[in-house]
Amino acid sequence: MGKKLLCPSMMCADFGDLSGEVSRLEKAGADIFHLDLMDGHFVPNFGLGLQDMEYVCTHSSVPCDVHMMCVDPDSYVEKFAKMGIRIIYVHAESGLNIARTLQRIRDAGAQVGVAISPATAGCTVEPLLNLADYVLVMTVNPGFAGQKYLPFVDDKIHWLLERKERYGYQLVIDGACSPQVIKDLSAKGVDGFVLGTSALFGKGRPYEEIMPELRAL
Ligand code: S6P
Ligand code: MG
Repeated sequence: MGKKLLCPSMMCADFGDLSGEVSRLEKAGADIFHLDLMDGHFVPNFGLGLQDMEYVCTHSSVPCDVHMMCVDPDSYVEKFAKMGIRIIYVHAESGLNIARTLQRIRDAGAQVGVAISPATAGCTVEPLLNLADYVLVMTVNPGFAGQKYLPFVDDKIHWLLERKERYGYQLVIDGACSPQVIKDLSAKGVDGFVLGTSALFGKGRPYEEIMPELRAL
């Protein structure tokens, strides 16, 4: 089993000190900065702005992913690839022709990510697994940080773990990733975790202390 990917969700960072947050998280050993894009339609909220994303991408050597929660993901693919974002996630439930969008990500030179909402079954997205480098399983309904883990998603996580080798993707969990969730699921073979308020932010302790603890779980 490789090193687990720890991916701070920058939506949870202190925007009054974005530059300090980026450098503290980098020093603490972040593997990927997770950038949430929301359009107020696909989910009833707004995440990071494009300028914030560009700032994070260009002020650190940590690679970034973008998690697009929007009705029309096609309009952003090239923009994000140009920004230098390494992994572009689109929701299997979004867009008009998702397989074409995934190909477009590959053509733009980024790695292909498929995000799956809690209510979508694994078998519904199985044809897309051929095209994916990363699969992002939402364990909360997309749109907000600080929600409760939805235990019914566990069946889908197991289903996706069983197919990981065959299709060759890495499995990442997003939503309410607490230390206990990270411990249990990394033991089962989950590759990465998006870190928000459940494990990393707002704990009143330095990231440099917390991140090694999470890595050791
Ligand atoms: C939610 C978003 C996530 C959150 C993250 C927050 O729609 O996609 O990336 O930022 O899940 O983590 P937590 O631990 O507060 O649930
Ligand atoms: Mg996310």
